[in-house]
Amino acid sequence: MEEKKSVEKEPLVTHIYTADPSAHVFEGKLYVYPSHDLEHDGEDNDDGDEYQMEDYHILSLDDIGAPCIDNGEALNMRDVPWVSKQMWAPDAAYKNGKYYLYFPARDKDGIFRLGVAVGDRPEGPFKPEAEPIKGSFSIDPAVLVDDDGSSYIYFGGLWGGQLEKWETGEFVENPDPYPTDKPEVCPRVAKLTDDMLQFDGDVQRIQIVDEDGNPILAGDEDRRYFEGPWMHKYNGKYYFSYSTGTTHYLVYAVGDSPMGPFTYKGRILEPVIGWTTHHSIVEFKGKWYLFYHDSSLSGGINHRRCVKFRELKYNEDGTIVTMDPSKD
Ligand code: FUB
Repeated sequence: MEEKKSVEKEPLVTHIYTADPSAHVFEGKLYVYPSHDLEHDGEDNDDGDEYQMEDYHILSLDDIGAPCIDNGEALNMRDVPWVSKQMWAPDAAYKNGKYYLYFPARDKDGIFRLGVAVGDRPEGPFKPEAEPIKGSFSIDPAVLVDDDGSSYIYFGGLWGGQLEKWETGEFVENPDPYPTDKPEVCPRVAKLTDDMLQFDGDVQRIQIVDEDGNPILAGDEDRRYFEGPWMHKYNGKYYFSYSTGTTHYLVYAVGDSPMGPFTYKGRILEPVIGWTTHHSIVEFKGKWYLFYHDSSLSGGINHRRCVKFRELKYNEDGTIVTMDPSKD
């Protein structure tokens, strides 16, 4: 499906709405694991009820500029026994000859958990585990398989993603408003077991600090973590990037260890059309690319988004050159 050639800054596919792209190179090709936005007319709210996704379609490109293929449905909500609704931003990983699709969804109690499904091919189909990952919560899993084979899963999202409801370690439906002068609600990371199916040890809070080593505060909405984590390595450093949500930036912080701490460095992408902004970063054939989404395909409807990509460049000192979609 979809024979149009892929062009930078243009929707990768137009026959379905797609968002939250996690891009990887598997078997020498680019594979993109997006959310699949549905065409309904529901109202937007701060709980994200408008994001009513039910399945995943994996996209692939033989090369930059080649047609983008929709490989069809790889996993549907109806096949995951623990899910009630809202299959949000996924990611994928390869280890020990298998492909793993990680995804968030609400369980039967309406609480977001993380699930995993296993397949033999990068495009699926994927067979889901019967239960969510034990001890998992919130949304937006992103997985790094490090050079030594250790694997880490990053996750968390505020508001609809429920992250601030877990500050006590338990789920609290209506917590007190989080103080803006305190360190932010931290994104989370856990090591994965060798079989990639469970957390290996406790979930850790990720510390993001400013250039003076002070934690980013919850009220610092230009820099604090909101959702959509991604981890990539560049010149031996760990780049932890994310969305600032309410201020609509994609930003990044750099550290020496996969579990942090990370020092805030700057912006990757200025706001796009639409409320959410969500990305991944991948190296392919010697160049780096940012995969992201906006709502241009639907004329600005927040929950009808489209995945795009553009080349990403680094400065000599390892900082990322900021891109502005309103200017180019
Ligand atoms: O697509 C649903 C949610 O919107 C994702 O989980 C967030 O990252 C935001 O893009």
